[in-house]
Amino acid sequence: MAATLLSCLNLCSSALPCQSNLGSLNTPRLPPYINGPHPGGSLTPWGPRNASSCIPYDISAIPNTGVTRRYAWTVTNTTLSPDGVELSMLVVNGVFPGETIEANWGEWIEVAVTNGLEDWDTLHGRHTRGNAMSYCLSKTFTYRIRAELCETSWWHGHYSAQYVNGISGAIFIHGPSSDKSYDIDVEPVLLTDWFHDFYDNLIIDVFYATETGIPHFPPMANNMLINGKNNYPCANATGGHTCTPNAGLASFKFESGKKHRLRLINHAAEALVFFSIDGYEMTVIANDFVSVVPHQTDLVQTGVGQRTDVIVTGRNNSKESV
Ligand SMILES: *[C@@H]1O[C@H](CO)[C@@H](O)[C@H](O)[C@H]1NC(C)=O
Ligand SMILES: *[C@@H]1O[C@H](CO)[C@@H](O)[C@H](O)[C@H]1NC(C)=O
Ligand SMILES: *[C@@H]1O[C@H](CO)[C@@H](O)[C@H](O)[C@H]1NC(C)=O
Ligand SMILES: *[C@@H]1O[C@H](CO)[C@@H](O)[C@H](O)[C@H]1NC(C)=O
Ligand SMILES: [Cu+2]
Repeated sequence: MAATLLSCLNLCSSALPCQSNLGSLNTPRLPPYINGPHPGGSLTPWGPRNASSCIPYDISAIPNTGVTRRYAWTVTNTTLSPDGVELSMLVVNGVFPGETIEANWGEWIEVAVTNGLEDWDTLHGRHTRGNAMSYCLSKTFTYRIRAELCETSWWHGHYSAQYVNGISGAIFIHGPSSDKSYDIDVEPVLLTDWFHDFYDNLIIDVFYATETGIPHFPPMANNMLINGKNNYPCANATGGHTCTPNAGLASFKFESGKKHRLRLINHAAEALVFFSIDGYEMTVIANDFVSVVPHQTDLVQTGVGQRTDVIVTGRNNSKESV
């Protein structure tokens, strides 16, 4: 893991920015669990435990695999153009969205963070219980958290609104919690609003009405991104930003007749995000860390921070599936 990150860092420059591997046709599929020792030689890292032991806050139910998954991250101030509009962004290891954290239920996760920013930075694993939040007051800090709940989540920078400029990514905790009746675990589907502005300007805008008493609408997003990608009409670009048209859309490989799990994650600044796939029904199987009774819909709404896991069946249509 660390070796991959280092070679990635070495390749990054403003001329050749490191690309996130999310949202492209060769993004690796997610495995049902990551390799490692399985307690008592059982088939999965969680042994005989089932969904009902994954949801409740019962520490004695959590498997102890003795494994720690380690990540080495450097936060820097880098120029990237996710939708073609060049911005000063705050990112981990040069990429946006940041690296996906993956672990099996019960394992430990250690993230050694080096702060390459002028402002102090803190990270926050979203609500994997209280232990996830720590404060980073030095140049380097190692976060150590336990994967106590199962399935889909995300991490983000926690200093002011810095995550809005790029410090965020997905978290997957492989566990027994949800419906496993799907064939392919596609990849995270990170959904966000996107602002062509630095976070501190946005914060000033948000608090303008409170501080001046003058009614003021909060800033409107310039775009929406899926896995850090979208196009933008360059004629609309303001603020003197360099804009390159047709930056490209996120794409996902579907197989005909197969059931695909999509893990939708709203990592927006302020947007309630509506997600649909033209002409497809989705079966919702989980919300946040909790499995739900499966139900069909053609439109999923997620609030900021929320995750919804859906299953989508690939059509037998060569234009839409392979
Ligand atoms: C899940 O595990 C618990 C505790 O071992 C057991 O009581 C329960 O019957 C199991 N539920 C299912 C659906 O297998
Ligand atoms: C990032 O770089 C920009 C441009 O140099 C600068 O204005 C900003 O203060 C920097 N921000 C941080 C958090 O380092
Ligand atoms: C671009 O500007 C046109 C004309 O003002 C407007 O209709 C359109 O919604 C804008 N598009 C975006 C993505 O901002
Ligand atoms: C897809 O359709 C073709 C032609 O009708 C058929 O031969 C093939 O078996 C179908 N594949 C699946 C996975 O349904
Ligand atoms: Cu948070």
